[in-house]
Amino acid sequence: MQWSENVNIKMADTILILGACGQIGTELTQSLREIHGNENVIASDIRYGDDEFVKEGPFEIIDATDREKILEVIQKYNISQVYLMAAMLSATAEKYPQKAWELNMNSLLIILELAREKHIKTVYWPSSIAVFGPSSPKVNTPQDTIMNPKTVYGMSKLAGEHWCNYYHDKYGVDVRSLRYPGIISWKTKPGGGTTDYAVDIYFKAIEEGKYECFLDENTMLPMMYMNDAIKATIKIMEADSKDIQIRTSYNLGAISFTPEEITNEIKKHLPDFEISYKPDFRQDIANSWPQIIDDSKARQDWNWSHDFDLASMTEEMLKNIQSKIISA
Ligand code: AKB
Repeated sequence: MQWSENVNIKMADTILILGACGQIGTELTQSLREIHGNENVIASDIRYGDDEFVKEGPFEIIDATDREKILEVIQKYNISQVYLMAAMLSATAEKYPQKAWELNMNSLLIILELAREKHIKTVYWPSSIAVFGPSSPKVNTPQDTIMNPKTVYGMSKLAGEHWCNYYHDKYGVDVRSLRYPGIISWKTKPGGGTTDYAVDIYFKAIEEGKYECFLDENTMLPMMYMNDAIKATIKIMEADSKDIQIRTSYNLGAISFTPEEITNEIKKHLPDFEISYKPDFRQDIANSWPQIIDDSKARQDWNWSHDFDLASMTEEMLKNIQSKIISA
């Protein structure tokens, strides 16, 4: 090939997703493959997930705390972007605090170091509303406020945010992050979170017509439909670096509701649906979190907006779960 032919070739991003078989990782992988092409998005997880998904493009078994293996894969595929989606969520992390800290922190520090050493250009790392604590304002929780998280998961996310900011300020690492609320999806179920009830409730409504909720009826939490979460993630990664003013992590909001409100919405479609409440240890976690997030910085800096409210999300969830069950 002549040099002149070469100059017009724009180098495509080659992407590695760690934790690709998880709730967000699965759908993120699919969306990124649609944008960048299957062969340019390398899915990885500690074990194989769904067979179809694995066959759609390159897949590698990677433990997100294994620096050597990650570097080997980065070099094998000439990776430029890493999405680090592997993490232990709030409820499981309370059962295994040391393990949670090790996984959540070590995996991040490995990726930040690899970026500092210029093996990667851009890093995406998810934070969470769990960075806030009982002394944070509950309504319209600001971007910058008292944090004091009470959970190991929240502590790891808050510490991680500061590591991201440090690597950006000190070494110029291009790392971007969002504080996800509870994410609602039907393709892959979440595991080990406090907001998971808002996914389980839809499945149980269709499969059994009833649900026993582990939070009480008035517990309001910030939530988001998966399509919006994927949209936000891709949008922040595609934004101009100069527009990313916050290098800890952006507050990200969409909707907030209580178990009672989601039940009433489900009942509009399934009038016989029954709910009962049996709060467990996750109630304390939920009580320490915000109810409504102020995400105006994300809306200003890189034009974030959400599409789904409780009614449209409920319609989508019930429709998709029903067809998933029929085609299974
Ligand atoms: C959890 O419940 O732990 C997560 C989160 C809010 O980060 N869904």
